Amino acid sequence: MKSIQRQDPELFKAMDKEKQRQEVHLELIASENFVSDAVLEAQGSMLTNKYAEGYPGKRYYGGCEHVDIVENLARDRAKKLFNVKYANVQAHSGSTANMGAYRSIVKPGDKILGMSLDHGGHLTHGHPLNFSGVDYAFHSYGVDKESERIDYDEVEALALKINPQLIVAGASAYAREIDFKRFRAIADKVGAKLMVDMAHIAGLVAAGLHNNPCEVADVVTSTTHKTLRGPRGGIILTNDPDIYKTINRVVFPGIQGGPLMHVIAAKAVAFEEALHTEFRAYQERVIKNAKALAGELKRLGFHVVSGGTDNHLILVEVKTLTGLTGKQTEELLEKANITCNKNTVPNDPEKPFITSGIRLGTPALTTRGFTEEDMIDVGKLMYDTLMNPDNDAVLDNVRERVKALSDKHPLYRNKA
Ligand code: DSN
Repeated sequence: MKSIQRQDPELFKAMDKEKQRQEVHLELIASENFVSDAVLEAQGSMLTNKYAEGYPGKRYYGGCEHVDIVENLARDRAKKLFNVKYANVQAHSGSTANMGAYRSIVKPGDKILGMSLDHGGHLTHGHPLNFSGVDYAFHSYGVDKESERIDYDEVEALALKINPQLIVAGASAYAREIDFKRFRAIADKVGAKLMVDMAHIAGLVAAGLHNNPCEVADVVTSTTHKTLRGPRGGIILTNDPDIYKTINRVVFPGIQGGPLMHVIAAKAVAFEEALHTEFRAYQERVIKNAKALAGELKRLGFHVVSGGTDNHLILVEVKTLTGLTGKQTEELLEKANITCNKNTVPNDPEKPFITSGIRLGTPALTTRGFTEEDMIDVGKLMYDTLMNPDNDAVLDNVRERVKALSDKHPLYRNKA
């Protein structure tokens, strides 16, 4: 960041502080990760200068011969990674990818059945203030009260009652493997299409550690920056040539203008990284670390929603044990240099801005090299902080232990 430092010290200061924050905090936000230097380089490259409206071989601007290669590399690698026939890599974000997918397979006003936000779904799965809830008639399924897992019989019963044109599977706060084949069977039973938003678990799918929705869904969307560890952005995948043609039209010129070629280059880098065996080993560690943290939190008396995790994510109901809301928990942990987000838990009595729970994830710390043993320590640090909210001596001690852990696994400090 030498040029920024020289040219714009005010901005540099904020960016440098953020770099330091990432270094010294324990990052437990389940949707975040730390990208490689190569991903950063691609995203910060001169490709940002290029306009390339259209698709490879059919652009509305001259001089696209090199960015065509870049986009084709990203598309081909995405197809290989997820074993799928077609990939649109231009979606600027997960939300845009979902908008593109909906517009390709349903009409405004059509009925869609998706997971409710307060049971683990996503804003773009029908929240009334989101375009999805405005444009389509969304209905929602949740998790079973006892098991806190998706009750597929209940989803089927709802589908039979509602008769949706589309069923959406995928979640932002669901710790269990999702049975996409069962979703396909339900969709077939009611003549609906199936769309899967695999944003959270895309890295696990790429590594073969979660069943692959591309095998059964009509359309699959994802972000590229969560477990997949690429730049911020979206992708849309399908095996259907007609749906693919529509997706391409809908994304450009339907929703977006010029693609972000620097981001597409960074996606290509990340997809290539994910094709290596080391990526599978990383994802195995992500899951092991999540299980270790979930196990420790349970042992300490926290209510871990659904009793544990199959993936990178843990949803914890904190209020019963600590008396603290999710919001208070997030704030208190932040004081201890532990970062996470408040999150509703199924049937949460608190409002979404307060909540009774938090969501934790291990992708970022695993990238730093944290082990299962370290994650058990993280669980203890959380417990000590939350059980002693007014004790400054405990907080100081936790901060020191957090520092020891982050010193043990440096992020940027050994780099130029
Ligand atoms: N905001 C993202 C998350 O944290 O899960 C989803 O888009």
